[in-house]
Amino acid sequence: MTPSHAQMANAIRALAMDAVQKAKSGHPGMPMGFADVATVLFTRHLKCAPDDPLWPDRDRFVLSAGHGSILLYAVLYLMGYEKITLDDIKNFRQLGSIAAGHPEYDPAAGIEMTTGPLGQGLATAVGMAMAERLLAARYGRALVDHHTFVAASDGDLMEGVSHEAISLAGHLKLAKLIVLYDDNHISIDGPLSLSESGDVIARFKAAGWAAERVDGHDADAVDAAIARAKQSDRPSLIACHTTIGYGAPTKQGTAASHGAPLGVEEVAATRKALGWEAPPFDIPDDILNAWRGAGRRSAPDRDAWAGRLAALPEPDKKEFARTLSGALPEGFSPALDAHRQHLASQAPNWASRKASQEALEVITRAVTETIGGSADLTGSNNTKSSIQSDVTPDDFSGRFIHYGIREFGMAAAMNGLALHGGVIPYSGTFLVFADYCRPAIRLSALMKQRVIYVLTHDSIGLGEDGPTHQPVEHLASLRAIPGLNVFRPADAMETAECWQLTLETKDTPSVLALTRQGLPALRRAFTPDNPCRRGAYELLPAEADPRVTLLATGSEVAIAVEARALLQADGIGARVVSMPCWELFEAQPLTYQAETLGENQIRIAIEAASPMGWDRYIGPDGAFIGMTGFGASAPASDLYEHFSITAQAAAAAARARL
Ligand SMILES: Cc1ncc(C[n+]2csc(CCOP(=O)(O)OP(=O)(O)O)c2C)c(N)n1
Repeated sequence: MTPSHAQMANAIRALAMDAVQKAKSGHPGMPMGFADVATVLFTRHLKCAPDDPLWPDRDRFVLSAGHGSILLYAVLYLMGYEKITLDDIKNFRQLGSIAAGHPEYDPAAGIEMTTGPLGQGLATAVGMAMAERLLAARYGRALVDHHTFVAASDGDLMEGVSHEAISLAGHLKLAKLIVLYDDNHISIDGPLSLSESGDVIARFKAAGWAAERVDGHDADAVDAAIARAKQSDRPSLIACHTTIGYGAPTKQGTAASHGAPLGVEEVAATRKALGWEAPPFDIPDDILNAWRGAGRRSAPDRDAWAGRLAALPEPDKKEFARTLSGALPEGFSPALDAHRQHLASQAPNWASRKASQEALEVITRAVTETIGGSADLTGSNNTKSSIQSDVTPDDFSGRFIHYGIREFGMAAAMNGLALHGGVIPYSGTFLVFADYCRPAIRLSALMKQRVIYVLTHDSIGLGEDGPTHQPVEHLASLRAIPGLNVFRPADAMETAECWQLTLETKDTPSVLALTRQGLPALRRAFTPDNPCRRGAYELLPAEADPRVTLLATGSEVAIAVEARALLQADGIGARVVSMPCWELFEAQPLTYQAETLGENQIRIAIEAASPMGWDRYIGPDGAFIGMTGFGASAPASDLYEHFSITAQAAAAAARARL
């Protein structure tokens, strides 16, 4: 006999409560409550191929409520994703198990992104749905035609980033984005009424979504609602009214089932209540077979898609495969070299934001999968090249996105674009607002995604806007994020070189910290290699026996060059080392690092920012010239004088230590 929907859903419930019980930690409530919705989605709607998990035209599923991770592992195991085994589920939350505490990005296992920080799964899914439309506009609906489904909890919708995400998705009419909201009225502290009384349906409708409420335990009602959502011309919210911990006799419907094992007695009682007789981690054959059958449901779709791909002309096929693989086109390096040659001949005194714009004129032509944007600072961030047209709600053939004043939503959407694949996202705001993007930057790094943050107005050098807009601690705090490359180029040449590195490092997100103010051209000769690749390099040697090394980044490299001249005038040999990227420098052999930093020399570091982190380079005998507090409102040149970030101060600090 074919197993019933309830038996299929109970397989999820059983795995969830047993895994949490065995791990002695985890969240059984959400998975047990949401099991009916997940069963309907995976067995009747989600287009996916467990035997071909990276199939580009698969539907994306994001478990935004990442604390319910065991729901995802259970479903993926049941569907037949080979990377998730029963042993992994038995080892839930243990070292080495793919079934980690919260889902960790592993698309080959069916895990489309890392979730856990509430709100971000939803906001990232918006980017995935954007990528789908961007690629459909390029390659056509025969190759790109899939949905993005999100399972979101109360916490996801309470987080501020959900506001940015749903308004952006509503504005862009992302009709293939469908959010299944686990409307269970419970969060950790207890009933949601403790802290929430808004009207979720009205809120989504106001943002341009289709929104309706269904009984989340009525499989046919959920099924029909998903079918309706697929026909919608707007993104859809389906609020699925559920009972948290469904089936647990004394704990269901209460916060007690949210985030702790049910306990041995309650688990036994739940088995009884659900009519589930199988022992822990044992899924009866007929039920497992039915799930595996559901896992094979989309195979004909996948085969038909592969046929359409195979029928394409060879060059189109190659381009589709290349962009999805993330490889850069062959023309990229030569185009960038030509640009660097041009810069060497012109030696422009551009602000690095302007140099970035000029680099983008080359990059956006050579790398047509780049998708630019800005959080309403397009003219200040200089992120739009002359060939990019705007993406609009009805036309995704453009390559520039006006994200609006939604920095966190933008950063999360960029993660979604990168995770989806086929596009390379970059976008801008002011460096000081990296704080607004930070949780998403952290996830870019954790998931090793090539997301490029163009963060301009990178110091007191922005001048009159004053301390609210002048970043001080931001470089240090970004450098503290593991797996993030923070670039601060010194002139137009370095800016082009740093851009090259952001694109070439496929598995690393990057920050480009760029100036508002003009910068003198310091590198006037073309070198075939890209010296920024090593993170730091000797820009100018000492003319006499080197006694001082001046270390600097970005706009302060020019100050170091001037300080060197002052010291040389006194007969003191001084070198200048430009350090555009600490992370790349620290990946160099120790001998190169020691040589570059200069042994037995006084080291003076100059950066118009917090000293934090510089100690390891300057050592106990060195000095730091930079900021110790917030900036001020004044013209940039007055501020550099006021805060003593000058060549004279640097030279004096060196002399005092010799
Ligand atoms: C940004 C963020 N803040 C806090 C948490 C910790 N946390 C995990 S689940 C949760 C709330 C649970 O309520 P709900 O979202 O309704 O999930 P449910 O109780 O239905 O499982 C919180 C606060 C988190 N994961 N992310």
